[in-house]
Amino acid sequence: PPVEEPDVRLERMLYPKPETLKPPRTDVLTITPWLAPIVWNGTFNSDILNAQFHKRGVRIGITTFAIKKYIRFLKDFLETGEKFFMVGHKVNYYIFTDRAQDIPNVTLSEGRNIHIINVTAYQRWQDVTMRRMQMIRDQTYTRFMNEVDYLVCVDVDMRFYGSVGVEILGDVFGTLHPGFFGASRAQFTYDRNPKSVACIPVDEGDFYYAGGYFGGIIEEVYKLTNYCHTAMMTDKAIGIEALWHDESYLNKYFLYYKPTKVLSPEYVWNNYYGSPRAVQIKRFIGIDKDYKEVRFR
Ligand code: 2GW
Ligand code: MN
Repeated sequence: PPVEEPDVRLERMLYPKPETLKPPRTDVLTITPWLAPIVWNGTFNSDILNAQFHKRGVRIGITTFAIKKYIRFLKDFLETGEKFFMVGHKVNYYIFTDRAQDIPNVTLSEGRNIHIINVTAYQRWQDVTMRRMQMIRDQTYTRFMNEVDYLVCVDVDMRFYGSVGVEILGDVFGTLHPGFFGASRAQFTYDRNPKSVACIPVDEGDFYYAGGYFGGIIEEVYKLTNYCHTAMMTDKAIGIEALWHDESYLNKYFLYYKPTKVLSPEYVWNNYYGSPRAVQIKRFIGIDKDYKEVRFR
């Protein structure tokens, strides 16, 4: 079969030289012991990255769930996404919802689309959040594989506040939870019940990853979501559920299947945690919820 001509057009680009002896950030860890970059403001040049990803014509999918009352978060999520998420790239928003008729009408830039995926609303809120793993997994080969190159899987009770670009993309990535990036292993809220598949012993663990922000190439997102869903079903069969639901299973996955890129808490901030110096930009921020109102537990 004929092979595609490789793209070897080289273009001149002007930017400051990387300084081997003057690292841009010395206040934070910028690489894991398994040599995955940890993405902090100041460590990357968006012009270089955009040129690379544009050359490949990369298509990016972002999944989010707006089930029951959480539909109310969607308008702000989409409007701020248009301002800050992968600007200039091809983007598909995949909205999993039980209320398709209530999806807000948001004008999108060229090359960007909304895809609605109708799903049923589970009764228990724990199931609403945990079943996301199964629902994402089930769309991998039927849709995502044909439509996008990368997936970014996030909570909906959030708004974009600063640029989130292709610097986050890699084979499989997780994000440092804003509450634990300075914490010790003992402080991590991993599941500690030895009966649970999600259990992590106190002498293990790298980071505490946020449940509301992971992604990667389609094949890797399949492996991650399939693992987490299967582990949840194994626990469910003996009547248990990990401490922080899907987040606990995700942390277990990343312990033994290391992410190839780790995002700093800039990418899932919550103002509850104030403004520590290490966090120079808050790119994606949790919305204050009236828990009693939104979560009728
Ligand atoms: C969830 C909890 C209680 C009541 C309702 C819901 C709920 C969640 C819902 O009614 N409808 C819905 O669409 N969701 C989706 O699940 C929505 O996309 C939401 O952002 C996501 C996670 O629920 P959320 O945002 O209320 O949980 P957080 O912000 O406390 O999330 C962290 O912990 C969770 C596990 O307990 C997940 O790991 C989540 O990814 C984490 O950010
Ligand atoms: Mn949330």
